[in-house]
Parts: sequence; C-alpha cells; structure tokens
Amino acid sequence: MLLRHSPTSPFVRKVRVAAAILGIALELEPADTLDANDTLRQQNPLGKIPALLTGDGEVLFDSSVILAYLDHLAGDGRILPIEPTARIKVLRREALVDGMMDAAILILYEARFRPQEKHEARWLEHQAGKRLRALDALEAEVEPYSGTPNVGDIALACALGWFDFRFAGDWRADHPKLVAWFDAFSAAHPQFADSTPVA
Ligand SMILES: N[C@@H](CCC(=O)N[C@@H](CS)C(=O)NCC(=O)O)C(=O)O
Repeated sequence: MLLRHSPTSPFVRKVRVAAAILGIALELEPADTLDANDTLRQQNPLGKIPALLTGDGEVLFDSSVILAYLDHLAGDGRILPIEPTARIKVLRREALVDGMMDAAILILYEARFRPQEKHEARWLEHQAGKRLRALDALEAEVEPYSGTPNVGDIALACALGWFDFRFAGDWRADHPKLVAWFDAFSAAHPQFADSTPVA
C-alpha cells in the first residue's frame, strides 16, 4: 500500500503511527499539495494528505477513514473498539483532536498564504480559540495513558508532537496532564519517535 505523504503532516503521522503499531507495512510517496500537476488531486479530489492507495484501485482518505481501514486489516478491534459505547468515545476523542489540528493548520496557512499585512486577526483568534478550548477540554478529560493505543490516542499524540514542532511547545506550560500523557505514550511506543516531524 502506498501512502501519499509529507514528513511534517500530523494527519499523515496518524496513519504512519497506526500502521507501525499494527505491524502494517506502508510505502511512502511524497505529495506536493500545492502542485496542480501532482497526481494527488486525481487520487483525492480534495488535494489533501494523507491519501492511501490500497493496491486494489481504491484511494482512501481522510486519516480517520484510513485508520479504520488499517484496524480492519489488522483484524478489527485493535485500535478502534468494536463495542459501541467504547467505539463512540474513542471516535469522539479523535474528532476533537482532528478538529483541533484543523484549526491549528488554518492558523499556519494564514501565515503561509497571506502576507503579514493581510493577516485577518479576527479569523486567527477564532481558530486559536478552537485550539485552546480543545486543549483545555483534553486536559480536563484525559486519563493516565492505558498502554493500549486507540485512534483517539494516536491522534492526540500526533497533535501534541506537531504542536511541539510548529508552535514551539506552547501547549505544555498550562497542560501538565497532557504533558504526562504524552510522555507515557511516547515511552510505551518507541516507534512513535520514528515519524517525529523535522523541518
Ligand atoms: N481531515 C483530513 C485533514 C488532512 C489535512 O488537512 N491535510 C493537510 C496537510 S497536514 C493538507 O493536505 N493540506 C493541503 C490543503 O488543504 O490543500 C484528515 O484527517 O486527513
């Protein structure tokens, strides 16, 4: 299976970490989301990564769908619980974290796509509010890491690692429970470090 990727995308990292935990091999092919000639736009009309070419002609996106697919390949119930109450709880965590990353990415794109003098302060504050409220909510609800990873855990670890990379670890000072959780996740899964984003 071929993963269209970039080494710094937190959503791509979710897929790489899930695959590593489940023991599923993925081939990586870089994608340039800004290049109109990149085949990515034919593979995923949204032009976003991650996109997974499954090898049978199917292209899967987004990261949440890909993680569900990998769980299925690994025998079901490994990182996505089958029992409905647990499943919904884990999917809710993943949705909260993914939404937090979406907001953070929009903050980053404002700087990437618009010159400084055209930055829209109200829009940036709107997105920053989502990111901060989500971090606070996660700080309030996170339990000590269980050692058994699920899709919500994988998303959270990738988001926090990405905030270290792109936001200079600004989340750490006010979120000590998340810091402890992140340390425990990192220690429990040494393969997590293999996909640490680098500039
Ligand atoms: N909901 C998507 C979000 C993916 C996403 O935003 N990927 C970014 C890279 S981190 C991207 O491809 N951006 C290019 C664009 O928005 O055109 C997922 O979970 O996979």
